[in-house]
Amino acid sequence: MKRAMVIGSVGAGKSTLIRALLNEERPASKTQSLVFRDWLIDTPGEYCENPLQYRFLIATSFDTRLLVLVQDATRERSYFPPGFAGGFPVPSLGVVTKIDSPKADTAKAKRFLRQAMPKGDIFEVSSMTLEGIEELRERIESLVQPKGKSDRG
Ligand SMILES: Nc1nc2c(ncn2[C@@H]2O[C@H](COP(=O)(O)OP(=O)(O)O)[C@@H](O)[C@H]2O)c(=O)[nH]1
Ligand SMILES: [Mg+2]
Repeated sequence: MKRAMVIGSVGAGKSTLIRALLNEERPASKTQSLVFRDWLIDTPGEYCENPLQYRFLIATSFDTRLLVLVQDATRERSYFPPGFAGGFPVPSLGVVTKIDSPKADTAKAKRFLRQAMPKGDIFEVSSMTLEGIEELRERIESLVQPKGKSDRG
């Protein structure tokens, strides 16, 4: 499947980010289950916070092309264990959200992501001001749907 799966803790900004990437305006409501949205898969933050639920994320990732790890720039901690991305069968990309917030510590958020994913680029975005969103969308699309391969599914 040509999809990217978006993971991160409860409230990290996953659903709002997905709306921004899909050019939607309605505010995000609580994500209770896996939600397939076109080329993105939204996941409940609980799946990332409880190791007993990692298996749901890993199983779902086999049908995807890319793992997107979301870290909230306003958080004092990360829920991703060290090297977490290495447990998935697909490449990963990091996203720091809420960089518009006065409480944001983007450098710290990037360090958290780097611990979880030794490889892969890290993007800094705000789903409110839309800073960085266009660039991130282009990158995800290019990784999920490489040029020259136009088949859908
Ligand atoms: N300031 C700011 N707040 C954000 C941003 N993205 C999400 N939020 C807020 O963070 C909260 C959690 O967002 P949500 O997308 O539901 O998180 P999820 O649990 O990861 O899906 C909501 O109140 C959002 O309005 C952002 O880029 N900037
Ligand atoms: Mg959500």
